[in-house]
Amino acid sequence: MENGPYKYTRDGNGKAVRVIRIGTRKSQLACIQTDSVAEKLKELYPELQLEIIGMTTIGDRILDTALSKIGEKSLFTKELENALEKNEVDLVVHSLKDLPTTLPPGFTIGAVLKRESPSDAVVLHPKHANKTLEILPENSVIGTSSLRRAAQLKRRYSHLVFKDIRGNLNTRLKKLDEKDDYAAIILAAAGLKRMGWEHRIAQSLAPEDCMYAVGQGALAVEVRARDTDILEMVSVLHDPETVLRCIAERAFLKQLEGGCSVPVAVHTEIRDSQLYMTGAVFSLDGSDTLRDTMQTSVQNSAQEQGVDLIQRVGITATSISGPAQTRAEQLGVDLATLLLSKGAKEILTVARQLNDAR
Ligand code: DPM
Repeated sequence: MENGPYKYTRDGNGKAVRVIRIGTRKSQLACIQTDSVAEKLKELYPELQLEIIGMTTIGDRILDTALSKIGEKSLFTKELENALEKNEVDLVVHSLKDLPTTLPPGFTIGAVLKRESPSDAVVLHPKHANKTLEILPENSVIGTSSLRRAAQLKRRYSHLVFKDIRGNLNTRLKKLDEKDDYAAIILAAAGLKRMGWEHRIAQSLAPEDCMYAVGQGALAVEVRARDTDILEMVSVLHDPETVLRCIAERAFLKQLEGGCSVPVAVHTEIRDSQLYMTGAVFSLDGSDTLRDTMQTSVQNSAQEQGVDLIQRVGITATSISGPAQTRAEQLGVDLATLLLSKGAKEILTVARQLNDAR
């Protein structure tokens, strides 16, 4: 039992127990996210020996370039995956929206946790307290390096100017508050809540203002695909509704061949066992938009139950109805196919070229 690549310790009776090592980026948000998953595991498996190991990724080191300009797909994940590969850690916690729709071979997302608010939020410079985007003065500068956010908001609020802003959440808040460069910045509400900065949310953006990114607001646990013990252990963390929504969203993005550097946005909802999905693509200034809505049943009938080991858009969810997952995935593919038939590819290609030339 003590053989093999894993780390062991001895319990009170001298019995060998496996230590579960969790890898994380060292930013405050990443640590908070990792701690929350570790806590849940500890609640579910009180006897578990957990160890958290912090790492620095390329995305953390390159702080002066917009994410969409770096071009590396696995900015925040590569070093962590290397550590997984070498059995230095057993699981890694990520924001799902930072994970590519196709993972490198050998890895899988073993858990997608219950999604928090997926929406984007406006954080105002203190001097603009109580304003909204709509009533900010002409030419106010809004900080975001998300092409998705900028495209949607430029169209809707043509009196505003959009500029890149990078760095982790702490850095961005500092850049906003301590200088006069930005009137407001746009951030994911989920990240702000996890950091305990909910009070800084001046405005939560509705879908008409700004649809969210694929996977936004959900945490994911990445593991070695062959490590069935760990896979089984983390699978209890899955939130079925979040999983089905995120499979549809990721399938949509994958079919569009989009990454984190294209203006693609979604909105999903499950009501009465129907999964509704709106997906959209935008030109960089938002003037060209394609948007459509489709739905599918994610009813989980008894005869459909059974263990399902297939990976869908990187996610392994053995405890959730396989046919429901397949329909969710198909919904994303179908919606993307519909938008592609209306010219989505051309819009995204131009957006990519213009962004590369910036
Ligand atoms: C990705 C994007 C951003 C992050 C692009 C997008 C925002 C980049 C920016 C793919 N990853 O959303 O259109 O604003 O310059 C990121 C955040 C979180 C995960 C921070 C944020 C926390 C929320 C979550 C960065 N990744 O979006 O404010 O768990 O979804």
